[in-house]
Amino acid sequence: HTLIHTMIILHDEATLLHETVELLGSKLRPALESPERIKAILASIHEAQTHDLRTISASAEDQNTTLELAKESHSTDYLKHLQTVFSEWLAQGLVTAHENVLPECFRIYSATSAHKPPRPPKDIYARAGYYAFDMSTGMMQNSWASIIASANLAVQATGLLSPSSSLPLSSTIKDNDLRRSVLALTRPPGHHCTGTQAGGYCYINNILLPITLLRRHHHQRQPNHTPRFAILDLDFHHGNGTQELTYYDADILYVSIHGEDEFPYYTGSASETGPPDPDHAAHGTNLNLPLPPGSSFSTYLESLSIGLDAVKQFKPDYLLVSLGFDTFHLDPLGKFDIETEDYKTMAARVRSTVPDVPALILLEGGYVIERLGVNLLSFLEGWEGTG
Ligand code: OKP
Ligand code: ZN
Repeated sequence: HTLIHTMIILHDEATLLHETVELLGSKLRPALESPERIKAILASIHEAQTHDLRTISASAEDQNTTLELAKESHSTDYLKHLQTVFSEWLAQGLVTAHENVLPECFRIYSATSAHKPPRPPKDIYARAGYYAFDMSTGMMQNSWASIIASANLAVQATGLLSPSSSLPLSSTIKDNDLRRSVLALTRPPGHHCTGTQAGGYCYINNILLPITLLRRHHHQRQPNHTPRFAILDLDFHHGNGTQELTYYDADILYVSIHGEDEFPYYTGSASETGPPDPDHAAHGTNLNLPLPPGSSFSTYLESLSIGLDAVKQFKPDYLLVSLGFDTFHLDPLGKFDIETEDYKTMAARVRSTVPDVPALILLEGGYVIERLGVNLLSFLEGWEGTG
């Protein structure tokens, strides 16, 4: 095959800066979501030499565009918090330059409180807990730089999908680079954070940005056509944030295959199908396919086939894939029995269901550093129908 058929893979070195600790069991340890994940993937891509890897760097203008798009999904005060909390703690001596901001008291929804919904606390310590839901999502000195770079990768990847100057293509990407599929090495990931809370290593819900951007683009270009989006979440964990941010939206289908009763514990049930009112246009646009721990790949494929039927029926204009490799059998945070070769089969099934739909693939989880690269290459091989 020629290079033009291979997928563009987008990377930004700034995604490697964020490096945190998390509470695992009873101990604070280096977070499993580490820069080494991306470094390992890059090493495998370089070695394979079959992919078109582009390293970009978000300019100040790119960052502004990305931040503005993120405001469609996240509150302004939440985004401000992410940008300022570390320096505020540092200035007040609550954290040293090499430590992390971590939450101490989470948001309380109390029937007896005067504030419904709860408002951001005045206490700066407490604010970390207002804007987060777990202790895996700390902030260090360079976290924001990685967060905005990661989100910008999703934006720039979108620019490669559609031939239009109305999309904010970074100067490092040229117009003749347009592709049907683009993979962005997003880190930190995005599918767990909500409009106002970070969690599960996620700060900005990266996959919502292409949707916002493409909607604005269509609105300018084809005001009579409302674009439809299918999100397929293949990470081991339920994307509670993505579900929440798309639940009432009739033009977005969210499909997730994930471990039943696993993190984030309170969402992901098959009964969450969208707004319960059958007359609501978004009724039925959420499809959760939980699977028990230990599920084999053949069981997984049965769920995938149900999910892909729904995607096909939805007739999306765009496909967005939240790709996690924590479904791998050795993953410390996953419990499925999936092997390296299986990712090839998985990707081929997905792509052959909607072969002509422009697709963006964004990286979510996957924590077996030394197998991430081969697993990703296996997935891409299946996606591109090569080998
Ligand atoms: C993020 B992604 C289990 C603790 C789980 C957070 C897991 C975040 C997964 N004892 N901690 O979806 O891969
Ligand atoms: Zn995950």
